[in-house]
Amino acid sequence: MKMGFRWYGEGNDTVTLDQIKQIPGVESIVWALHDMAAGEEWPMEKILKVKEATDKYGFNLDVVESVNVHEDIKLGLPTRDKYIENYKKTIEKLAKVGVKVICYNFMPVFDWLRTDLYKEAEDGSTALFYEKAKINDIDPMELVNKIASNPDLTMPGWEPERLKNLSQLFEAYKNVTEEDLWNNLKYFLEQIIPVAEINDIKMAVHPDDPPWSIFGLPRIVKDRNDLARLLKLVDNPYNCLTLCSGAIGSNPNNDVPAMIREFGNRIAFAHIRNVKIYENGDFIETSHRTCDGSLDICDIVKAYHEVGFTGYARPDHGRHIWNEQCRPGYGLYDRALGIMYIWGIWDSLQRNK
Ligand code: DNO
Repeated sequence: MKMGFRWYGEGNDTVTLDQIKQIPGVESIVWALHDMAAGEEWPMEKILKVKEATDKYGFNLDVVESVNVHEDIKLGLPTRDKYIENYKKTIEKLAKVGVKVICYNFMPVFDWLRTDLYKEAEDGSTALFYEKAKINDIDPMELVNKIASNPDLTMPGWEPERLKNLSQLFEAYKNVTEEDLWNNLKYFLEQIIPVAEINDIKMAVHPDDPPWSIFGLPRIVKDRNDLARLLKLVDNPYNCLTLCSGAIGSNPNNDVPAMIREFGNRIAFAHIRNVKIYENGDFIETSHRTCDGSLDICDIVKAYHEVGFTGYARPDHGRHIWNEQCRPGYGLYDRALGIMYIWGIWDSLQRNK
């Protein structure tokens, strides 16, 4: 298992590369050009700038999270072909700096979704929280306006250019069924995977977060059967998964360790984090420790160990602790603690092999 840490780039992250360098065992900076709109071809000069910054610290750039998929591709519009061409060119450029994995998602309109970014816990820490009833009741425009009007509520993964046209987007998806979305994903993968293969880059889809439909939009990467279907759509070792334990695991019917044991050789990237799920379907992100949440992180890491996982992992999100002011979910302290918990389990498994 190779450990990475997500970093949003120079001037765009409260965490510095100096700090990341001091977290034991981090080899990869998980990165992206966050100022590029979905569908645009990434310029080589910008890619090289990130390489220059991270080279100084000896980090590799093996994992990109994410190259976002343009909405027209998900909608299956005729304009998709030009965006797919741009995606291919971006893959070719990323191969030049040694990228091995591209994480992406196929969620319509929204990336991940929470209702509260700073839900306070008893110990005074805050964390990302999802309140089911709130999502059922709120109009999506209201939620977006709330987020847009409060800069503190910026949702990582939400690109402003997509949200600007929210009502048109909802209109466009009105008649798009899950089967349509599957067909559009197949069309995308059939063109992208051969290019990824030639360039030795694995395409690793991130599951829907949360793993159920929101605001009536179709969602297709929600459970074990979806993962199995996705891998078969284009049955090629470069068509892979980002298995995000916290995303797919927030549905208690999803057995994350079983998924790792079943799909291990097609998991290119592991997002490891815990969530506490309540009976009413709400969930909150907790520390990584197994007893703090509903997921068995010990068994999750054990499953990766059993399948001989040699891919990349990151601690995914953390809580906000010790008064850290940071991008929601992406502070230094709790993610660093998470890494040490993961290493603790991993190292003891290695010793007892
Ligand atoms: C949230 C992230 C997601 C993820 C995308 C992948 O913290 O895990 O935003 O990067 O879904 O495209």
